[in-house]
Amino acid sequence: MNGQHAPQSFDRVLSSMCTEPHPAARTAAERFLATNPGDPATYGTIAELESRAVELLCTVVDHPRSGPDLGYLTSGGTEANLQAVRAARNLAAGGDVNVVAPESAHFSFRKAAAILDVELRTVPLDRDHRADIEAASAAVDENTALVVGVAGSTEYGRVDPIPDLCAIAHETGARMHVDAAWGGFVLPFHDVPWTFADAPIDTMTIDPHKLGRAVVPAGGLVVRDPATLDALAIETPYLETHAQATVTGTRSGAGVAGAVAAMEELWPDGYRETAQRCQRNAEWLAAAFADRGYTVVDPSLPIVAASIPTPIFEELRSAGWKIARTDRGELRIVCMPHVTRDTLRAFLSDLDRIAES
Ligand code: 0PR
Repeated sequence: MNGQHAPQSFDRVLSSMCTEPHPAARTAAERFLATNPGDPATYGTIAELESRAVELLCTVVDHPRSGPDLGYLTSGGTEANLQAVRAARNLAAGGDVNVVAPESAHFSFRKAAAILDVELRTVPLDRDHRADIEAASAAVDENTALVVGVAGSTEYGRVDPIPDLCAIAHETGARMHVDAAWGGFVLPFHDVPWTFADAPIDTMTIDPHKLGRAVVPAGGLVVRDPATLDALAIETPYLETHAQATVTGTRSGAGVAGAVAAMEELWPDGYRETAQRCQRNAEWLAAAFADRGYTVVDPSLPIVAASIPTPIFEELRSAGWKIARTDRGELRIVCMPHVTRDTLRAFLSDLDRIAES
């Protein structure tokens, strides 16, 4: 440990989609710090653990099949989303490819569109911040390679109507991608369709380093058909393996080991308990904001947005709270596993003190 830097404290972090890793993930990660799952011929154990990670992810997302060839652990949601767009582009018949995504889609899709030189068509949301089906239907055409749905949106934690979007995608010959980077580990405990079993989706992003309680970096890309990974493969002339589907070459063995440890430890009971606790906290906080007269966006997943005036927001920040705002300026609080009821009480007491002064 560098003596000048204290480790990150999560005490006042209310803005992040990352959280304190599970202790088992931390221990496992440390044991594999110097390994590279990108070189399976040399680092066999971590490569086997990555296969295990992908199989565990298949279980979480209710994949009809399970196998090591159905995905890989990415550096995060950005890489997984980029790869979903890239696979769709590579598999498209040709022409000027476009991608249709709701306005709520994470900015990583803008990066993907810029890097891959495809057109990104964003479609408006309905009044509950979910992708508008009619708008999505109007936006697709014969050049649409991919339709994106979000399962747990970054700002309001909304789940798009995945089966409807999937039908729109497949009717026009496009592929369907679900971004469950953040929501993937709480959604199994909510009654809303988002998995491979709920709709014939083609690819999904689900990040162990967010609600999966793994260590950073551990994102996840899961595919319905292994041919999707083939469409991403690049030949690797001097490695023992002959092709690589990943973006980066050397990858984090720590991330892989941490993800396996967290999922083996927590699936399904630990994740269920955490999901329920986070949801109760979010609903409690939303009610507390409403009691104080603030307008609240109902937390369908554990994210609360409330219209707190800017000067109060700034003072809360000065008081040390790590808080973020939505595009529309609302205070946005992500009730991650490290956010306890006591933390929220302390936050509200600061809010009340500032609001009264
Ligand atoms: N998809 C969704 C739905 C996401 O919320 C995010 C990250 C990603 C993909 C990208 O994942 P990686 O960052 O692992 O590549 N969401 C943002 C983040 O945690 C949300 C955010 C940004 C939250 C800034 C707070 C904040 O201050 O980076």
